[in-house]
Amino acid sequence: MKLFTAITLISLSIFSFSSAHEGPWTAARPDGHAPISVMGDHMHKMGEWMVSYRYMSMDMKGLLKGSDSVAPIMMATGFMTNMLPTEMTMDMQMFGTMYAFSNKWTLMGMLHYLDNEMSMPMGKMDSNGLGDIKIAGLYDLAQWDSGRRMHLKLGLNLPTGSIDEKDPMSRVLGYGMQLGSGTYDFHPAITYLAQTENYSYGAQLGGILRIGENDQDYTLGNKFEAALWGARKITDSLSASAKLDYSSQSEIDGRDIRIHDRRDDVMMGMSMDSPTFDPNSQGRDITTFGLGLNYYFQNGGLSGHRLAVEWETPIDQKVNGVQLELDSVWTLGWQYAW
Ligand SMILES: [Cu+2]
Repeated sequence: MKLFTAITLISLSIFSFSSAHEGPWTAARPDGHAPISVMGDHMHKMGEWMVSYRYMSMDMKGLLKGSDSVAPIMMATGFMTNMLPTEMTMDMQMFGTMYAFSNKWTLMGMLHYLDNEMSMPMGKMDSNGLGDIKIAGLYDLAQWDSGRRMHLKLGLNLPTGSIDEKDPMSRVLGYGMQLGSGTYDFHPAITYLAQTENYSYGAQLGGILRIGENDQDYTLGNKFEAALWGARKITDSLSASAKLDYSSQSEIDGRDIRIHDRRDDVMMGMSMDSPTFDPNSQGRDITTFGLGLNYYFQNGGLSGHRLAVEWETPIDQKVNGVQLELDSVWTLGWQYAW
């Protein structure tokens, strides 16, 4: 897997040193949008609208303690064997809209609908519903004639997602099964894009800064994220991409007292201790490699529509505490601008 990293880095440097095309950066090509998992990657021209739908499915399987695989037993993990998660799927549907008020400012909003399912020896649990709403302003920082541009994202997370999800016995579920952060979060990012005749590349540095604590007195970890991608235009409608993404999220600050009470049950011999209830077993450092395709309908009745797919898999991950290992992420998307 280290080989993939090397190949991607080498190809990206080739893209960046090859001569850029004449004229400004353009969205009117399949790789005019980044791989579909990248958010806030592009801006629009004044008066332009876009609507989008994304479906993301994340699969996790097996346990990690730090960066090591561990057996799902108490002796290896320090948590009750019957309360250790064995696998989890997180499906997310995202409905987005963008509108450019001017050539300098594009506004975007995104609605999330989540569906989580987790298995443990003692049973399956699930949660689903509306997640947090995200709004953001994208500000054009610079555009050069050689197909390069740079913009800033100022995003805000609105805590519309529930942090009160419960199991059928009315007990609060673990942190990872909740639907929102419960806090207003600041999501800044800076994006750099460049195009040559047949290639394009981009880099995005961003993060999540939590503001205050939620009404259950805890705060999810802050997050830093860096993504680097390159794409090749295969035809006027089709492009293929490779992406490297590194992110680092810290553990939870504080704790949900309702969950903490459940952990206290351990003392009373009720065997409720699980890493999913542990504020220190949240957040991770992870590097993923992704491959994607973008399709852009240029003519006919579907002109202006885009379809995209991306598959990502980790090449390196280190979890805080004990957590499930991320296996793969699929993202499918549709976008339409007018
Ligand atoms: Cu857009």
